[in-house]
Amino acid sequence: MGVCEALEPGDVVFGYYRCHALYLAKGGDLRALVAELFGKATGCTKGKGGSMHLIDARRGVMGASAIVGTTIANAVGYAYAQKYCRRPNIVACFFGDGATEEGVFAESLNFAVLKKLPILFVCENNFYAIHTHQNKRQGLPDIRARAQAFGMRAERLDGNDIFELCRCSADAVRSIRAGQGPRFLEVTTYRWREHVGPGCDYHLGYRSEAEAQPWQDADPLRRLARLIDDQHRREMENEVEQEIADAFAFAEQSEFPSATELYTDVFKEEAHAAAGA
Ligand SMILES: Cc1ncc(C[n+]2csc(CCOP(=O)(O)OP(=O)(O)O)c2C)c(N)n1
Ligand SMILES: [Mg+2]
Repeated sequence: MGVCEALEPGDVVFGYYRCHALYLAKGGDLRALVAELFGKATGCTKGKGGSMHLIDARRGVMGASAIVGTTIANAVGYAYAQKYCRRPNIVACFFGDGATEEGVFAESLNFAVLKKLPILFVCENNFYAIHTHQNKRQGLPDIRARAQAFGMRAERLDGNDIFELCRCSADAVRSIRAGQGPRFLEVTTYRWREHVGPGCDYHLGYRSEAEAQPWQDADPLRRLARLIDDQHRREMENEVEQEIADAFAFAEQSEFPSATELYTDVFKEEAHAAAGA
């Protein structure tokens, strides 16, 4: 949310499987999001992608992938095209701390710096890849320092401080738009629930409630809510609740895709056409 505040409507974002907030922050359609979770034909990928593959190209949400690290290269490729075609808009690329261990991370950062591409890298560092803490996976846990080693300006921010995040994002976006090459934000955050799904997983023993508590106490939504007067906040909350209820009703009433949809939007469709030609 904090990063997207700094973007223009024509800018694009590439996310990863933890992409619901990114999709909404960039203006993605809520009805199409919920319908996608239901696997319905009205979903943002016609019910074929599901929760981890949200897309709304009209709003600049260029897609997400469940394969860790893959969209980093897609985003850099898009940024290269932007520069090559002299288009003014920039790219923001989001990924987790685990993705920085993939080879494609190093290759992509190197290329982006070399070609001075218009891209903002945003690492959402929640300190875990599934159940393994960063200090059991990375020799140099300072991800910002690794980005700096490629020759780009990189900062480390508290992801619970929305105002600081907005300010730093706006500053980075201004410099990228001015043609000064890529920038990198390492944003610390914390996953409240299990890796996948709505449950708590403290019983697994890889982390404790005591570790999570300070992050929950610093919840940026609650901090922001305290700055808004009660009546105004209640009005906003009611409006959002109604929007959510409407999206769920829309999803429930929508149809599932027909069986013929299995052969559209896939490589096989072209293979069929070529074979028939
Ligand atoms: C290439 C690849 N390797 C392994 C996996 C299995 N996997 C799914 S999520 C995940 C953890 C990634 O952690 P991080 O990038 O920090 O993202 P987070 O879930 O913490 O937001 C792993 C290893 C995968 N999906 N893709
Ligand atoms: Mg992580």
